[in-house]
Amino acid sequence: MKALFALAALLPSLTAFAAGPTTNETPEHAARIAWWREAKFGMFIHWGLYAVPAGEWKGKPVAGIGEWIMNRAKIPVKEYEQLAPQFNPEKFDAEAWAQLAQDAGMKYMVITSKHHDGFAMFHSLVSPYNIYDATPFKRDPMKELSAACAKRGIKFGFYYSQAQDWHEPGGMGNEWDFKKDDEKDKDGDYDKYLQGKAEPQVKEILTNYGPICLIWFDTPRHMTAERAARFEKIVHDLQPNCLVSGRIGPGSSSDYDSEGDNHIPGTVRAGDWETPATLNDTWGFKKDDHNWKKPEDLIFKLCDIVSKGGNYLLNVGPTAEGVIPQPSQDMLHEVGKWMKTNGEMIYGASPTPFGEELGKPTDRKDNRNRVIFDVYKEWRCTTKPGKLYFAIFKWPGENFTVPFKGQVTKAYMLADKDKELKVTQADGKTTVALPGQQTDPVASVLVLETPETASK
Ligand code: JFZ
Repeated sequence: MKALFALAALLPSLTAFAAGPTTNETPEHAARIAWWREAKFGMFIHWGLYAVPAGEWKGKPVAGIGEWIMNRAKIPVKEYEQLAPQFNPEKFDAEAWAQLAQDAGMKYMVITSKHHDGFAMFHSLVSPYNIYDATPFKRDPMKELSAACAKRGIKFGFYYSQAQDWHEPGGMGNEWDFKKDDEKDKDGDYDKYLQGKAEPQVKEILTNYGPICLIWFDTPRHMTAERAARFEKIVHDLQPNCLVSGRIGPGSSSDYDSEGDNHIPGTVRAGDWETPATLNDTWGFKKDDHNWKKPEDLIFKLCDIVSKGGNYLLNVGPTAEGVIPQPSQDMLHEVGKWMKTNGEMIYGASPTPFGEELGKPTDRKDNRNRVIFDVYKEWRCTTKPGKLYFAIFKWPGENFTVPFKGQVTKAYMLADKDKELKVTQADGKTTVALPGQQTDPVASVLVLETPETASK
């Protein structure tokens, strides 16, 4: 800690951007989150009963994200429960899922242990409304996944919907079967649900599945500081190293912030944050959603996010058979291919010391009143001590010029480390003579080595 501050004082221009001390930085926090700052790229998985209707109810498509179908179609609990006996994901293969995450270069996995529909995807003794007791599957896929991840050194974490539970009279969100949320809170039903189901289930997921790297709480409706603190205490009492996501509730000291879904800030953002994102337009599987992103888009977003100081938590929505959709698999393999050569600029990297390459604010705002940026897509930069990495998305031809005026000791492409490139500097800028052609069809990565004390 002390050393870091001393270093920061000496090298303001580079370390100001490092993923270093944040406002809530305590020694415990710094130790807990070190792996996450290194990891940068994780797999999110939304999997539950909603994969059975897959976006369609009684023959009609239901608009919106797949895991919200119960809410969007106002399906009564008694009807939605009928999905459980139909859920038999016999093609589920924990090894294959963990292998896909590894092939993509992802370092952690976060899966829905219980989403807003209230159905537990693990063997829970707290409620029989779970995959082990209520479906013909009779397996605990979370046990299998935690083992498959451990085998590969992939960290394993759980999403848990602490506030919304549409299956329970006291849970938030279901006002078509039960009372209004305000009344549930006033009448004590909510705390009864929290203490009778959510809190004990969070204890279960922290007890029965080995080391849990993080709990991703969500949509903290009617969560007070006091209620959030109860969850936080459970997590840290049972697993002191487990991170707590930003959506636990007000007033709590979560370990990092989540941006709004699929949202990437326009500029470098200080502190620990992530962008949770989809591959199409849903989290939970929808059979009619074919609006897949392109692999090159994913690689750009990964570089964009890391160059702004964040993590990328990228979602897959497996089918009711237990299969990750083929287009998702194909895209992740493409990203993995790029990561194999270029992952060095991602893992453990700090944000860009520049910023002008990121884009500029427009005078327009989005529906959440955030300024919309005109995003430039020529290149992105990340840093490590003594190194500047440039992912070049628009190959400029012979020369690549960046606004760097510090000393450069060596320049090369990550795809061809032995071939030194010629560097010239003038007018506060550095120009590198690029190889004859790009080293990657999406983003070729250039490295500039600098003395560790260089500043821009
Ligand atoms: C929530 C869930 O309701 C959704 O089903 C999914 O699990 C997603 C990852 O999280 O949806 C949100 C929550 C917060 C924001 C956006 C969507 N937000 O803060 O912008």
